[in-house]
Formats: sequence, structure tokens, C-alpha cells
Amino acid sequence: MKRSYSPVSIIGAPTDVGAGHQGGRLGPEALRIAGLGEALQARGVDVVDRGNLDGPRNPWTGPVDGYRHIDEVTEWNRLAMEAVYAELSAGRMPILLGGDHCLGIGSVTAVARHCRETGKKLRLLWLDAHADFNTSEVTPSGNIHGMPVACLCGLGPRSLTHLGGDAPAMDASAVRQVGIRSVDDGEKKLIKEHGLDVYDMRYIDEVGMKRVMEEALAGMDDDTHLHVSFDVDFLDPSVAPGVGTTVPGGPNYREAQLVMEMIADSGRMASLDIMELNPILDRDNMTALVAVDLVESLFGKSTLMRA
Ligand code: B3U
Ligand code: MN
Ligand code: MN
Repeated sequence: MKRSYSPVSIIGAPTDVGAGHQGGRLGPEALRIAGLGEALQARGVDVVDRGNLDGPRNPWTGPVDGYRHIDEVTEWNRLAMEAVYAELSAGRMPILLGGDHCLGIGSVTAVARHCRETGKKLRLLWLDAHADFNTSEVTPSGNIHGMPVACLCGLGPRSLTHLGGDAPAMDASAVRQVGIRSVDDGEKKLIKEHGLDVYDMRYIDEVGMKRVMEEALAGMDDDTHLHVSFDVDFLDPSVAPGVGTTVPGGPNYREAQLVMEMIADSGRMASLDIMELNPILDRDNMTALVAVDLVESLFGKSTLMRA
């Protein structure tokens, strides 16, 4: 199916303040070198690269009260929120390049504000090996990239749960998580308490990716804004070794392509994050190249059979 896409703005957020490994701050450049902008242009998408946000450096210190680098994380997310919100307000589709997944807080907070202002319904599709639903009480690491979904749903430090103003960004009922296979014990309890809709690898194995995506994308209509937050560690490490926290047993290349094609077919994606790529841990930029391949499918690239 041939679709036309809104103009896209690429925003780089080169930081690893929320992660347990350094190197994620090189992610935006690796994605550019892998040809992200050119690939979208080749699909007929109008693309502007806004360059990189400029936030505080990674102090690389230990957790304080259960959080590492909370001030720096807050500042980076404020910058990301403002940049994403500006693009949405201008009628453009932001693609935020991480950087680590703590940046999802700023990105989705901006999307939630945009949805409130335009009367759209927010759907958050979180593609990840991890649930990212930790809090300071249950985190094994203090790394805030393990906490963004919790913060967005109101669990976490006020500076992050209320980044966008006087209320948390969203309700847990708008979240769909796919690819999950690493959840900490305390996190598991919180996920159950808050009723998060999680399509874990066992369920994917049992029913297949096609049905999983049909279920995860069900219930959207013309008034839905679908935000896709793509943590590259969603993918099996055999195709995507360049991430800080690889977890075996993830979706393979073909399953991941199907995920992206089904999102494209929904026609609802209006904003995107590409997170957690760590070029220091990659081989020949292969993970960035795979991510670009998958983004092409997100923007409707398909083989002859369905063209
Ligand atoms: N759940 C662990 C590990 C983790 C979460 N997200 C990533 N790693 N990338 C934690 O530290 O919260
Ligand atoms: Mn993540
Ligand atoms: Mn992850």
C-alpha cells in the first residue's frame, strides 16, 4: 500500500546518562552514518535533520537515593521534550535518536501534551527486551533507562513524572509492550499492579508475531496517535549486538520486519524513538544498519508481493 507520510524531523540526543554502559551517546551519529536520512528520502519522505541536542555530560557517578544522574537525566529529558513538542506542533513527525531509553520520558511526555491539545488518543508501543518499569525502590542498578515507562505512568521522582506540568504523561492502559524477556522481580510486581499490557517472548512464541501485533495495534482509529519507542535491544543479539544490555531470545530479523510492516500498515505512527544503540559495542555498524532497514519498513518499504 502506497502511503504519503508527514514530513520528518530527525533529532539527535547523544547521551548515555541513563545507561549502565557508556557509548550510547554515539548512537545518533552511527544512525546517520548508516544512512537513516537518505533511506527515508529515498522513500519519498521529506526529511530535515535538526542536528543534536546539547545537554550535560555524563558524570559517571553512582546511585543517590536509587537514581543515577537524576539532574542530568532531567535536563536531557527537558531538552528532548521541547524539541519533540516543537516538531509535533509544526505538523512534523519527530524521530528522536538516542541515546539511552531514559529519553523516552521526554519524548512521550511531549507526545502526550500534543495529544491532549489536539484531542488525539495516545497509544504507546514499547518495543524492548525490558519492561523499563522500575522505580528507585526496586531497581537493581539505579539506571534510569530501566524506569521510563514507570515515570510516564506516574511512578518515579517528581522531576520526571511531572516533566510536562501538573500530571503524569499517561495512563498505563495506553501502553503495549512487545518483545519483553528481562523483567526484575520487583518490577514484575509493579507491572501486575498497574495492569500493563505485555506481549512477552513466551506469548510471541506461542501465538506468533502476526497475532501479537494484531492484538497490540487493535482498537486504534483515525484519532489515534501511535508513538513507537524502539529500543534496539528488542532485537535478538545475533542481529543487533550493538546495545548495552543484550538479552538472548529476542525477535529475529524476519519477525522484526513483520512488526515494522504491520505498524506501517496501520497508518497511525506519528512519532518514533530509536534508542539504546551503542556503537562502541557494535561490529562494523551492523546494528545501526539493521535499525535503518527496519525504519524503512516502518515507512512502508515492502517487497514486490505487496507493493
Ligand atoms: N532492568 C534492568 C536492566 C535494564 C533495563 N533497561 C535496560 N537495561 N536497557 C535495570 O537496570 O533496570
Ligand atoms: Mn528500553
Ligand atoms: Mn531494553
